[in-house]
Amino acid sequence: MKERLRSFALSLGVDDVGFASADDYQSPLSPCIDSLFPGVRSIIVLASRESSSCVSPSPQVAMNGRLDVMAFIRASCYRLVRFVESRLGSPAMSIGFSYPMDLVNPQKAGIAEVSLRHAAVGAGLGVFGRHNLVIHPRFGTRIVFGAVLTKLELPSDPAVEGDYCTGCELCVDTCPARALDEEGKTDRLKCMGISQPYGIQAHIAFWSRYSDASPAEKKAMLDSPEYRSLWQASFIGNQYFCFRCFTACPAGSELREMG
Ligand code: B12
Repeated sequence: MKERLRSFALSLGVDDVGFASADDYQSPLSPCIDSLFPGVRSIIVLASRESSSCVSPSPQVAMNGRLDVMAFIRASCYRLVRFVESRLGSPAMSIGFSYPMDLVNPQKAGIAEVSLRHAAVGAGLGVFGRHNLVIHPRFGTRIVFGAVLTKLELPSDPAVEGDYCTGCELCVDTCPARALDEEGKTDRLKCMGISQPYGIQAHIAFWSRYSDASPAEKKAMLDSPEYRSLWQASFIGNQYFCFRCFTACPAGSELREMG
């Protein structure tokens, strides 16, 4: 069964696929997956390399590369769900790349329904590095994940052994927000200020200032580069303006071969 699923998933063009039984998915903060899908038994994790777009000095090109891989992972997860449901006759659910996220409950800020990094580790796709991202043994850090929850009994793939983090601390030193200074923790607000400068915090700040502004100031605010960027980020869905910890990491044999 696993091999049939693996070969279908790889035929979609993803770079790697791993399986974690529900018991081997351990995320300290995310909810128990049974509360999302009663009777869930396994997680199939898809891994896909982000293209070289993410190292472009143009934020537009870098974000477009992210949109590409997000759309690809999303479509791949949906195709896998369809395969599990129609060919294997078992219910399945896909997990979002980043969003939608619970933005209502303040205790859940920045915590996904399913932590894809912990799922990837449980599925034998990599290990955490100093940057708190998962390093794939071959593809390194520059890899993103998607996942499908199933009721199929699928034993976990073997865990990745060894430490693929080289300990170089390039991720820590290159972070313009100093969000990785404390080992084992990403300072979410510091990171978001740089990586998503037109996210919800920026919206709140903009509209708070707007509500206190005079009519002439309001007109100027709506004609500003800040508002244009906020508008674009909202209609695109999300915008990432920093990929430094993601791209500075030298780990991963195939990444090194690509130069
Ligand atoms: C919310 C979120 C963010 C938030 C908050 C990050 C955070 N603290 O978790 C912000 C906006 C800051 C963010 C930033 C980034 N993100 Co983000 N993010 C997510 C999201 C949607 C949810 C993460 C979550 O639930 N966190 C809460 C829980 C998991 O955190 P936690 O249990 O406290 O674990 C933290 C620490 O305890 C530590 N940790 C936990 N266990 C262990 C074990 C060891 C040994 C170590 C060393 C550390 C460690 O790592 C966590 C980081 O703080 C996921 C997608 C998803 N559904 O999982 C993507 C995701 C984690 N992000 C991703 C990426 C790529 C990024 C960025 C590079 C931005 C970008 N340009 O793409 C940066 C990297 C920041 C960094 N170095 O940590 C990828 C990671 C891929 C990978 N190779 O690991 C994911 C998986 C998206 C995806 N679909 O692939 N992200």
